[in-house]
Amino acid sequence: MHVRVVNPNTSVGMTRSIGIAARAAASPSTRVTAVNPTMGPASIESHYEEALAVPGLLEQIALGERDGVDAYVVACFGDPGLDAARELARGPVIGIAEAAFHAASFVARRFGVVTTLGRTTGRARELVDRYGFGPACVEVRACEIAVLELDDPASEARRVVADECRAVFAAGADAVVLGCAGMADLCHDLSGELGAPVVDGVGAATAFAESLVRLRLRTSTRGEYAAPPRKDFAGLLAPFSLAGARV
Ligand code: 5HY
Repeated sequence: MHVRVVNPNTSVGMTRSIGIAARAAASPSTRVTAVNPTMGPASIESHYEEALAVPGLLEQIALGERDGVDAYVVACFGDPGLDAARELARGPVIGIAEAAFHAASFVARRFGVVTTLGRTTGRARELVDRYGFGPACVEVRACEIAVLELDDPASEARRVVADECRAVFAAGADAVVLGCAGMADLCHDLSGELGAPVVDGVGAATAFAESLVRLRLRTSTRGEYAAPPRKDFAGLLAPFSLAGARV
């Protein structure tokens, strides 16, 4: 089985740490490849960057289809382009936010989310509601550390994220979801320190993707996730035309 983990931003360092977290969660027999687009934003912390990350994500999904990939993980907490990727891929496509919320709901009645910048909490809350976890999510908090500063020791990310997790527990949560793929390496350590589940979506999404393939479950091609209608695309996006693409 081949699971491809796509980091929709263009930071190679982040893709590397995302790949390590995904492989740690996957079965030894599963091939895990971690990739990022050749175009797009270095990190995603705004709607503008999220919108402009989607063509690169879809570029990598299309390459994965050519390579016979069995399932995909969209490794960005906004789950950008998730629906579009499901229209394009034969196999299952799992977003790390959706996966983390499901995993948290399996181990706790109520959970909270700790994300990066305050401006991303709106998107996180939107996804909580879209996926039906509104009643279970007691709080969405921001640690106010930029995505690309998370692995900079000077940002003290680990201490700051731990403090925000404590605040989420104080608000009544029994588990915390880490709101960025760049926080994946913190989850086990923080779980140990805080004595409660701290959930990383990269690992959760990789494990769920594997399970769906093993269950022989694929994205339904009836209705909403059917292949997009074939039509010409103009200008910079002309290569994204699906004329003559997948059946
Ligand atoms: C992420 N941005 O997981 C999100 C986190 C965020 O580049 N990778 C990013 O702040 O929304």
